[in-house]
Amino acid sequence: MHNLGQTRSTNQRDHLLHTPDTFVRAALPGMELATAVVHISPAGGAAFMQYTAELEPGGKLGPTSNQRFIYTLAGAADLATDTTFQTLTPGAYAYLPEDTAHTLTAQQTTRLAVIEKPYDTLTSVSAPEPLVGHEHKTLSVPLNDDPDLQVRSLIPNSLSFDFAVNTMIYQPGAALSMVEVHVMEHGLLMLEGGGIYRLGDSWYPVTAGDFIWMGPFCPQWFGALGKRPAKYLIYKDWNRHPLV
Ligand code: UGY
Ligand code: MN
Repeated sequence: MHNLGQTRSTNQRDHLLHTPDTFVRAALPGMELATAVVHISPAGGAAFMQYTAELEPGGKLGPTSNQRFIYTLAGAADLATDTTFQTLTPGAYAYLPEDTAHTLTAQQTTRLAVIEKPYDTLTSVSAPEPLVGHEHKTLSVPLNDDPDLQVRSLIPNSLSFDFAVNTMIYQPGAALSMVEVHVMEHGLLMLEGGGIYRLGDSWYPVTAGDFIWMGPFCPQWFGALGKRPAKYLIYKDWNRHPLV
């Protein structure tokens, strides 16, 4: 059934709301038995790329020379590098530095959130090593002393990394304590629950499955609504001087 041209998706200068009814699927080069929903890329104004990869059993991601971060949304997939082999299940994630030869092969129908970005070298520190982890093994800390808003940092707090990826869980009724305006941009995937996101001068109802891009200095605020927690995965560029 058509929806008479209506959608919650919107593309503004400093933010994008990308809702599942508007997703278009296409394979990226090198993908096998897999497609991608590209949520944001430099063509949309971002300095990074984020997509959802949907893999059939035996499906593979294509190669990249950029840094790649993978968060497992559903299913199971084998990640192999020259030295390691790990199976990623929901909540597991991997960070691969640029030029890391690797293969990722789905054992079953699998969905992955994937972030790719050229590495911004910092001469004072060495480049990061590959990393595999699980969100449940990371520390959960309250944001600004609010126990109803918990943040987990999936990437270690080290200057080697030029971006961060966190999960944030809001209990029903919890909200950011301030409207944030900052130089970092965000890629955000709503994983559970929903609420109201302020982006720029607009307030949007958002729910699990939605993607949001926030450009640098985009005013942003979120409040969780409903009877269950809201959870999102959020990327930000990090640890680098804005002029370099
Ligand atoms: O890390 C952040 O900037 C985060 N608090 N932003 C957000 O949730 N929109
Ligand atoms: Mn923010």
